[in-house]
Amino acid sequence: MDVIYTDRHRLHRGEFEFFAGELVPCYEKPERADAVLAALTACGMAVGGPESFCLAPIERVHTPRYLRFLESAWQRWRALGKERDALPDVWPIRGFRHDIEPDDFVAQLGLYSFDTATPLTAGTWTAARAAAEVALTAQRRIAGGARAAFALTRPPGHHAGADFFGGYCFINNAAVAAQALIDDGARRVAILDVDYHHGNGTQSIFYERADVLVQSIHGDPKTEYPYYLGHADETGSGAGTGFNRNYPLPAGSSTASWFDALEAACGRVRDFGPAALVVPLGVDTYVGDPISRFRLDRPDYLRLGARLAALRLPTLFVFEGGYAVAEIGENVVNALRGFEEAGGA
Ligand code: OKP
Ligand code: ZN
Repeated sequence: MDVIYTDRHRLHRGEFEFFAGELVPCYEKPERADAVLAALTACGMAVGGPESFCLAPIERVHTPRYLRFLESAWQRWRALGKERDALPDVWPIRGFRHDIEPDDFVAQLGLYSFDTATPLTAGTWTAARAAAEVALTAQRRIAGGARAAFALTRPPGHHAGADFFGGYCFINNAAVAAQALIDDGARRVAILDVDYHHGNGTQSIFYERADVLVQSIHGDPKTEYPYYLGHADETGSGAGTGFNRNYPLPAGSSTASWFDALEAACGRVRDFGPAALVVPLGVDTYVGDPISRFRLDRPDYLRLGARLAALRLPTLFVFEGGYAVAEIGENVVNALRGFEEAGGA
């Protein structure tokens, strides 16, 4: 299968994130994508670079105001005399105004974010935009008739909403690709997010739409990040009612129950009858992941890939989480190989 990748991801290299009241080294680091690339090349997969795109396909998902903020953020932070990464320290919670953008830069950081785990660095905009281009290039392969493609994106995307960053994500790569599939003529697109964490950004972007079915299998938000979204009763609203489905599973859930959820989600994909499938592929469901609590093991990713291949849909995999760097490459390769060996391209 075609793999799209650029080493511009390395320009985004956060130093510290807040984790339970402490500053710790960022889990989301360049070595993650480097390890996946090494594993893919070792097994002979063809890797190509991204084409360039203007901002228009990204603005189909994100607000121009938010993108302008991201683009200028580092320069403005530097103008304040800062050299270390930018992190927010104040947010407009319930009852505050969201319609007026404050002039203060840190106040703007809070307006456009939801956590302290997502440092904005010198190369963040360039890397995030490059990741969106990786996803769009892979999308073009699918629109051009390819059976499958893998967008090796970093930073990840599924927590980013139309006008906010968080959860290590700035631009929602999978949502940009899904929207581009629609804009290229697909009448319906299904998204099936298998990362350990709920894809809150993707859910919110498509929540009122019937043309994009969004499903996510994840750790129960009662105990797992992102905590405030991802419950089973969130099924869409307005025209989108019935076109959002969540499968929250308790932390520590067995692999058997994870595959039961996958089966239910695949049934709904089939019933929806989409022209293409987008899979935000996180391998933080791995038993050895340092920040997650499911128990999938290496061969389980072969089975995941094979189950997705059986849907017989053009399939765009978009890389998300996975923090056990030593095993991340093997787990991603297994998902893609499982797909190919079951009849995917
Ligand atoms: C990104 B992705 C909780 C810290 C959680 C953020 C996790 C972001 C996961 N104290 N940190 O979905 O893999
Ligand atoms: Zn995750």
